[in-house]
Amino acid sequence: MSAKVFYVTTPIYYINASPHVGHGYTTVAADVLCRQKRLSGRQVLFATGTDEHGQKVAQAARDKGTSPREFSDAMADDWRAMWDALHIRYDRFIRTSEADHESLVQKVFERLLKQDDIYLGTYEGFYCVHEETYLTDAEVKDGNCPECGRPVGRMAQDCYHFRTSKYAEPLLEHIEAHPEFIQPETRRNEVVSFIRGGLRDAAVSRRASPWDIPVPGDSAHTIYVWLDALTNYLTVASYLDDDAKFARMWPPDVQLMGKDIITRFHGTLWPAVLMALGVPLPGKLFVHGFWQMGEEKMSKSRANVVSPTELAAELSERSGAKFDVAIDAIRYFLMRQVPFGADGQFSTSAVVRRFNEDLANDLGNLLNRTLPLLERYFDGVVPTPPTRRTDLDAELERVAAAADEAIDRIDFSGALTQIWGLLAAANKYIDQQAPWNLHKAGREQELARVLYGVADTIRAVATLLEPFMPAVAGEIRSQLGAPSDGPLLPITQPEVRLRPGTRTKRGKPIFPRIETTAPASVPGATDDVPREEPMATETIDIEQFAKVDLRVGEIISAERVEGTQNLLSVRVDIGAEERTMVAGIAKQFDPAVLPGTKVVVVANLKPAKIRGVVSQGMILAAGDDIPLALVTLDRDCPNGTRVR
Ligand code: ME8
Repeated sequence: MSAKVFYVTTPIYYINASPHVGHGYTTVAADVLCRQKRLSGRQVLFATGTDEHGQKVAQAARDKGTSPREFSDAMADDWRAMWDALHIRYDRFIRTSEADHESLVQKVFERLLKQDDIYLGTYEGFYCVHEETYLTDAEVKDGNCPECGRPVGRMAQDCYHFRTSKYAEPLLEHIEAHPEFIQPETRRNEVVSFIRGGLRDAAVSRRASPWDIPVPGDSAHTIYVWLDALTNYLTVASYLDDDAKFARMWPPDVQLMGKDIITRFHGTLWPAVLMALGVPLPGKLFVHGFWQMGEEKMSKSRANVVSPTELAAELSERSGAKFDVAIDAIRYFLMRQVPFGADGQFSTSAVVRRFNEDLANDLGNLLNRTLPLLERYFDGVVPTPPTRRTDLDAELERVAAAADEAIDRIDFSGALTQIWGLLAAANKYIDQQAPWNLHKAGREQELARVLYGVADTIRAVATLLEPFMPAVAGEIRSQLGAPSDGPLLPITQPEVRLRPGTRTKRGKPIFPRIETTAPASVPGATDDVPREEPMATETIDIEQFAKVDLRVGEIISAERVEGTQNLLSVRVDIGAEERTMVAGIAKQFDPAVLPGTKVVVVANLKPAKIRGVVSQGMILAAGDDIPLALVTLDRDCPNGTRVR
């Protein structure tokens, strides 16, 4: 029997509106995971799609003066077009209005009814059409839905119920025995307390509405849209249709979703239905946070959404980068900016910052300085190194393994942090080896060794970035003259390495910088220069120490503060955000080598304006008057991690 297919799902999205950055987030994450798995040789089944039944869609169609069928055909095309533009390589785009799915939903319903896991009862309570959710009296706040704030209608009607309550104990046992089942831990805890709070049987039908799937044998009812929607994951795996296929695909290895749909749906109703059907539960439900605009979640109903393609068009226009490169820059931003699981602030200026600092500076510069060096010293041809191993190989192998392992853990920002460490190491290597001096000294063999090492590292960086930025990886390979087909891994194997004699094809910079205006000063900040305090002789208690918010940060860029000798203005990524911190370390530390360094910072220091720059925190360094060393970490951990 052939190996289990690596099966990954996203939620299937409601089609009453067009996709925005929030939907893009989950889908890009799934795409990154699947591309990584495919690269490493796994067969993958990546499913995404559209949730087309329910009152919400019927209503949206009515508002447009069209039929639900026509409306959903047009919208499904819209969603597919967005995924194509975002470089999403799914294997199945499932629509709940497809015949194979509708028929499976009925079969599942029938089976559950037959075995008495579904029964006909009455439902008295509220229903929120927007959230397609049944609500109890206690959950409704002043007549409004607790989730979306819209008024909800009260109803009392005959209704089929699924015996969720019967599965409360087995579910708790499963969650306890498989701590990896629901991640991150905060979400697992939420699900556990939701179950412990008492699982009610779930209403799984509605009074017949013509666009929904009929309850088999009872024309007065249609099947509740959430039972219908969750079943999509089974349809994709050919459940009750092709046993051999199902055996190879089931269960999903990773199901990704936002935190809005875990407790009631994916964390309880879904596994309870699977238990009732007697099929294995998914390996991992990984729940991510929300992209927010200011205080609010980005969502259509709050009219604050950003379209990924519109933003890419803007970035492309402002920078002159290709549209596909701008799309990849957005993919990069989404995967890098916040640890997967946490909420994030979305803003165009934050995307532009990442574009300029990470992509134009760190990544772009490495390519833009290496190719001219190859042209100057080797006529644009990759030289033959004296030995196979390069000085950067050990770091490359370490980073490739660490990035792979991070993606496996669904830690996308961690993987990118690793890759950016490699970029910093390669940039630093060029500075240290100073190829121009080797050339001057006539040390051609060494020059060939150094430039081959750097060029081949760029080839490897393209491979490492392939899952995140497939178009950019292609651009890099094309400028290097590296083949774009054939195997890309293992990362330092001779057959994947850049071949000596390859002619490079330097083109326009992939990431031309975007011009920005300087940010305004933080109001209320003072112009004080920080003073050195004598060492404290008094002891402090633990509560006093706990007031100091120490965090792991990563230096993103550093530059000298104009008109000063020893001050650097340092951009530090502290997980939830990026800060500027002014540090008196310019005499000891070259700003060019700092990016990528992990540091410890005081995150809750009052902002102070220092020589015109607002400093929002302090980077810890050892040394009294003279900073001798930065406080760094002995192993990597995510930006923003607390230090105690
Ligand atoms: O709930 N930040 O569909 P939906 C991050 N059809 N992610 C976001 C987001 C934001 N601001 N906004 C949306 C449904 N998402 C059901 C699912 S599955 C069997 C049925 C993402 O269109 C996130 O993945 O409301 C969230 O869980 C999903 O879109 C909700 O999509």
